[in-house]
Amino acid sequence: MHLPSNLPLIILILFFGYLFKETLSQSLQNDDLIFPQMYNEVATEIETTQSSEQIKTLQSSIDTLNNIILETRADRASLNEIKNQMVEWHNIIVSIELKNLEADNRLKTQLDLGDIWRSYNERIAKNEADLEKLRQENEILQRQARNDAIMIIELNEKLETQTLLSSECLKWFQQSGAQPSGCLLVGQKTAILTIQIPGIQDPFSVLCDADVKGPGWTVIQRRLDGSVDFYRNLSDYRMGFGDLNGEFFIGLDKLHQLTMFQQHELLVRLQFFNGSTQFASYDNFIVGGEQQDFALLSIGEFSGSAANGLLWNLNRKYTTRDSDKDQIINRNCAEDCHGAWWYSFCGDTNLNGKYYNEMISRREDSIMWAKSHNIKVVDMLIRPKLNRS
Ligand SMILES: [Ca+2]
Repeated sequence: MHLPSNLPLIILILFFGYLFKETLSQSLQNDDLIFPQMYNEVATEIETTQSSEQIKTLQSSIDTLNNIILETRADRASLNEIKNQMVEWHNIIVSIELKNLEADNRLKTQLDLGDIWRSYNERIAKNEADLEKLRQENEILQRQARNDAIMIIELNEKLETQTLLSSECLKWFQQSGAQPSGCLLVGQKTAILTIQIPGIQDPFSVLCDADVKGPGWTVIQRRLDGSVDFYRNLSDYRMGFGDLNGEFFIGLDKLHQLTMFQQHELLVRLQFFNGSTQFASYDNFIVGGEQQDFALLSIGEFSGSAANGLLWNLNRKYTTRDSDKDQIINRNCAEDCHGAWWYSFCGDTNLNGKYYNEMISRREDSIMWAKSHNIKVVDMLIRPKLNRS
């Protein structure tokens, strides 16, 4: 048997080919190769190749295959990396979507709250409009109530006036034969009126006032500006003096006749330089006649915002600069106080005192009411009392 001369070489090639095939197969299996067909073709070709050229070609193919494997591995790593990146992006997208969903929910909640807020605002606006309407209606009702109250007061005053005229006054006028007169007839007006009363021979003028506290008041004394001198003798105080359009005193004789005739109220209004006003009212004011030295016989019950300035004057005689009837020996309060009054002791009430046309420190000769001074305007008014006791 003739053996080829290159048999050992062929055997060696076949051995290494087989060995390489096994190695490659193992490697490809381990790496989970994705080209099995190519591998089989190469392996088959190795088994059948008989020449070194073929082996070289085969080796080249193997190298190519290795490169492809390596590239495939690299691609797979890249793919894994891309896959991981995509998973990460997916997670990010999911996270963003979740946040968007939360934002949408928050926006929806805010929109719902906005609707509720607008609803509340609309209700508040409606309530405010209703409240304003009620307030306006209330104002109208209050105005009507005030007008009604004023009308009732006016009607009461007219009724009071008419009642007085129809009972006490008219009865007296009928008995005395005089004509009905007096400030009660003037009603709502402030005016100068000529009246006639028993005990006074001639008619005389009086100032009727309806501004201080309703109608029907007769002003008996007024201090306004110091234009009239009140430091006078008894004769002047008996007759009265001054100007009915300014400062004056009605006179003690008239005051006696007016207050002895029927029960009278006395109203004193005090206006101070600081702008405040105080009132003092007495419900039974009676001045005695000449035989009683024009004593203050009665003041009745006191009321008002001012102090009871006549408290110490009750039952005191009238003292002037020339007729000392006060309670202090060797002193004439009219002189000390520069006035005339029902003085008991000096320095208490002195409405006929000296007029100071400015704020002053307390002075005994100034106009005072229960030691209160700085009085700018004084009004003393009387009016027949309705319910005679
Ligand atoms: Ca005296």
